[in-house]
Amino acid sequence: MSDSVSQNPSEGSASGAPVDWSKRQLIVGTGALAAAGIVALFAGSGVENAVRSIVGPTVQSGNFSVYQGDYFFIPNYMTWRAGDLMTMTLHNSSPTHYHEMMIGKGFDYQPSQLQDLKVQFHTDFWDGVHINVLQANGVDNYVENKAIINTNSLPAPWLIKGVGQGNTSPTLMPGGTLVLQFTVPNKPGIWHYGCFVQGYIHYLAGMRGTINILPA
Ligand SMILES: [Cu+2]
Repeated sequence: MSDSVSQNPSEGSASGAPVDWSKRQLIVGTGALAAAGIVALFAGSGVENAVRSIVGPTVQSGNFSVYQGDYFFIPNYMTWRAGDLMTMTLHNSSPTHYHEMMIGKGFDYQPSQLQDLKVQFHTDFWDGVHINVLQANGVDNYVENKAIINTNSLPAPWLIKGVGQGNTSPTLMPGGTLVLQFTVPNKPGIWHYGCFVQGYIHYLAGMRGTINILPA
């Protein structure tokens, strides 16, 4: 594809406009192709809608899925509305890596020799939020912090209670799945989510996203 662009006879010409046009088409076309490929890869599963939601302004509500991978979240952008009842299926699609999902604002740092490490968000989105765990398979741990996590009748040896253990965050084993139900708290604005494991290398590598929370 890039060869055909560089061989464009109008490349380097004084007019410039045709070259700009073709490059723009290439970028748009490549992006659409990549999205289509990902959609095809996960065809028939919830990730298809998740991928489509990356490029759309859709407000998630009801049932939706978030996929973890090496090293990304799909979707990596979401819009939630305060007061909506959500049933979020979090699935770790990695065959090899543990992944977590924190949601918050700002960062807490830990000094290290090269540079300070970001270890978690400074403001935890889940503080004071009630979360019902409907299903849990392959959960390594789930730090409750200041959330109120109800595991119903599920055996939950993985639940880590008490504050001071870090942000509210589930860590899923490879292939793990967690289904959470919660009402979006009245905390409108831009929030971020991320995976900070392995000295936040996952976060740096792209395992992060943004949630725009609309007022009720
Ligand atoms: Cu991760």
